[in-house]
Amino acid sequence: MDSIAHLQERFGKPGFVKFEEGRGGLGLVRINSDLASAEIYLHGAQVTHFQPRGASPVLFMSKHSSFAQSKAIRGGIPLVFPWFGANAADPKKPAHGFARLWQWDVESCDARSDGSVRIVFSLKQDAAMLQDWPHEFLIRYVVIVSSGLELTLEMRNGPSDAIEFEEAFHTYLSVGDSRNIVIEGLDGVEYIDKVEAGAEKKQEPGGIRISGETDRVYTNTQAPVLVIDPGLHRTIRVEKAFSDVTVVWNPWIQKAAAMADFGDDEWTAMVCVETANARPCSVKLPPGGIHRMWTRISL
Ligand code: TA6
Repeated sequence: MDSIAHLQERFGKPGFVKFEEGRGGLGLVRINSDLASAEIYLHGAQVTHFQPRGASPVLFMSKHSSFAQSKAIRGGIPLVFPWFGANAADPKKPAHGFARLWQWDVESCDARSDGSVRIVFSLKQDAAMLQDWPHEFLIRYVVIVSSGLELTLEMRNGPSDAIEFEEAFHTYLSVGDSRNIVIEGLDGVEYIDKVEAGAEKKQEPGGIRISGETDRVYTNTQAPVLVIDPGLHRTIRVEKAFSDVTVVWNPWIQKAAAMADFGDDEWTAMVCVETANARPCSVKLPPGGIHRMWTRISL
């Protein structure tokens, strides 16, 4: 694993790409370009900040988040892999898999002629991961910071066996007041309602409004989603490709109070709109197969 100083030496770009020590002593890369500012922690390759020039931050970050190797950062865009939610076979394994708990390497960092910055992170399984998930793989995570934020998660399966996995960009969006937003793009789509013991439902027309704990897995949908936010006078657009699931989550009052790394009142400032592939739409790969999931978050 490269030290922060070595990463800065290899990939730093004076004036707009800087690798340094962030909260909890965790390494991060800060990007400041004419188009936007962003921060990505090497811990979990987690984007924790994205702010297009002239706009307010697009991503929510809890004021109570941990910044420690042993915990997921609460906010920004946690990476979910290779399972979504609790591990079906062993609930003692970390929820949402291990990708967000491991230290990622940096493969490349380029300032491009269109003013964007493209950084590629990689995660190769090691002995500890093999215990959690006994399959060879290599993941590359491409982050492009521009007026929008583009993410590609590329999963290359090893040569020996076919695999099935789940994945998500568990994106926390910053909103003025979650009770006043409307989420469009999922009308008529079937969803699994995790607040009602997995009941199967169909989204009513007129968009999604948050009026209580909301935890819905929309399946077989490739549609872009719009989060219309009168509080911040903006609309956030979440486009995607090679993703058949969109998850919408807001913990509301009780669940917010139950999370130590989340403020009791922070449920009004966020909504998760997650680009995913999860049961019943998980990803199956043959030996040597490659799968890429893509999303673009923009105003
Ligand atoms: O994506 C929604 C969800 O699966 C919720 O059920 C809730 O558990 C949320 O993720 C946060 O999970 P985490 O493990 O990050 O606390």
